[in-house]
Amino acid sequence: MALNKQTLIDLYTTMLTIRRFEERAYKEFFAGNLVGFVHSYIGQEAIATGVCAHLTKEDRIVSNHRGHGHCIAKGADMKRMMAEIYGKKTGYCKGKGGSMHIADFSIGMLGADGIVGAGLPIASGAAIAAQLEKKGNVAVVFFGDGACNEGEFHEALNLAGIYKLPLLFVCENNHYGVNTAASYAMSAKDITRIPEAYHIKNRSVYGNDVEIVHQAAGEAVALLRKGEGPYFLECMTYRWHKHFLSMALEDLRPTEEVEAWKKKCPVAAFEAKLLQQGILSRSDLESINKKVLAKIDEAVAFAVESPYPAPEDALNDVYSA
Ligand SMILES: Cc1ncc(C[n+]2csc(CCOP(=O)(O)OP(=O)(O)O)c2C)c(N)n1
Ligand SMILES: [Mg+2]
Repeated sequence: MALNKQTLIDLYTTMLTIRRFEERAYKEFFAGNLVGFVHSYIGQEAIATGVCAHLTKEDRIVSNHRGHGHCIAKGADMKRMMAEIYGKKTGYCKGKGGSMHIADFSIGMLGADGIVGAGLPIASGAAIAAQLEKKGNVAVVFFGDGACNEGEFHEALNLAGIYKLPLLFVCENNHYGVNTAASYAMSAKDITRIPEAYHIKNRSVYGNDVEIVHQAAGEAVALLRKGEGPYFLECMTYRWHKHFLSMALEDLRPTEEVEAWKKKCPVAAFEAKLLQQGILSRSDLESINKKVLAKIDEAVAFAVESPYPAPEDALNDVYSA
């Protein structure tokens, strides 16, 4: 079904916001202004955008280490996000969690996570809660191809399968875990064969086309809301930058492969389509871009002006098991 103009504009704006946020994070990181790790989501924007467009605040998502896009698409406050990655007191975790620990329960964003695969059991719990609440809400978990080699992945699939949980598994297959190719690290060459073995409905789609992701996720979420879950959606994609931003880490992926995927940019492809279909003009695109950049400038200014946490607060709000 063709999407209406407003939905197309919303999808474009969200994707562009993620892109511009990540470009700014990149710039600030290499200027030495950010603390901790930053895993760039550039190249994968269509996935968070296309999936989260179907969710309400009551639906809960769980993210992973590459989480900025999921947060933005779920409606997180970019000021508090930016403040968090600057390590400032006004950030989502009072500056003590950094990029990989952004959470906002008020919008159903249960958290990013530095432990590969750890979001899957958390999302299973959120899906059990949604099932018990009986309001038709769903849970979504975003994870990479690398997470599929973790035990928790299989436990979550099994639990979701036996309890028929309203849980959408979104596997962002960017073909690598750090520098290790999925084709080397994963015995099952076709990821969707795994949910298939657990009798979970599944589909693999091209993850750089926001309309394709949006349509596939829409069908999946509709099934979950009717109690016909779980569902597994694999989205084929690629990250543009090395695993995390760093001067030291090497990117061992073949240069030609990286360059070929950059030509499949999800933002540029959608922009070209919107122009060609006459949905937006060049000046419309320019005005959306200006608005997005203004919001990001505002977020950075907020972060820069905010104080660092006080040394005497170092042990407050910090938990250890
Ligand atoms: C349990 C665990 N093992 C290893 C790591 C180190 N590590 C961090 S991210 C990552 C790769 C994850 O790859 P994938 O799940 O495909 O996500 P991507 O980075 O490609 O988005 C690894 C091995 C970790 N954080 N947690
Ligand atoms: Mg990966």
